[in-house]
Amino acid sequence: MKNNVYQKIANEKKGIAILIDPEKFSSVQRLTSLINKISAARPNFIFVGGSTVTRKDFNQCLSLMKSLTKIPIVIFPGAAHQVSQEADAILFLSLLSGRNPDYLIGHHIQAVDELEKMDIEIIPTAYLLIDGGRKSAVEYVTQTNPIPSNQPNIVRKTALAGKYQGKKIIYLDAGSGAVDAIPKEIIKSVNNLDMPLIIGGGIRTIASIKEAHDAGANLVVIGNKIEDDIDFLLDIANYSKANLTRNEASF
Ligand code: 1GP
Repeated sequence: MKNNVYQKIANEKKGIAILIDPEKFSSVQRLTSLINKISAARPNFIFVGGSTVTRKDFNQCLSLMKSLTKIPIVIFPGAAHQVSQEADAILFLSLLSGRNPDYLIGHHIQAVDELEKMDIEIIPTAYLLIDGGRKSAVEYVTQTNPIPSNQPNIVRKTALAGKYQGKKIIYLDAGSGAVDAIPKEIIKSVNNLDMPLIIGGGIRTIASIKEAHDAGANLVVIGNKIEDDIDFLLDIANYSKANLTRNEASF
């Protein structure tokens, strides 16, 4: 087994993951430059995946990433073919907010033959899509409805059911490019379930990263903002450094 990614996420108090959707980077040069810049900012993880990325683009991206960075790579899969030996771990997502059997168990069964032969950490993940103010790609591709963002009780019960099923991590996602990030009331509704918590979707400012961390997120995922504004990586690096300094000072 490679990096112990689950334990690292669980130990993280103010973690950052940068999400790369390989489909959005057709040229090797652009992807190389992006990965080098991400490496310099030293996020805790690089997530990779997308709703519609092909196997070829996915594998090319993973090989390139592996050759360029030491940051742990975690697959955030959109479909069964998004698996790779080059990654350190895969979030084995069950889309518990929806009722589409393909995304509850179907893709998982399709992926097991390949996964069984790979030496990557498999992390059972309760994946809940929360309404982010506009129809997301996940919503469209999976043909499921997100949980309304004013329903913390439904979110909590769904996450707890996931825990009782044996999921080890909760991922609340407002969807890529969401207009509204996950509200803190929703994050707080699941922060006492004794499960590491990943928050993503529509996070575009340091203030909203901090708000998610303060509400209980172990790890905040940033995707679109980096694609639109690469310099935001510098803000992220400064934020992480300030947190590290604060932690060291408190010892
Ligand atoms: C989406 O959580 C991720 O699945 C990241 O979303 O691209 O909006 O940051 P953004």
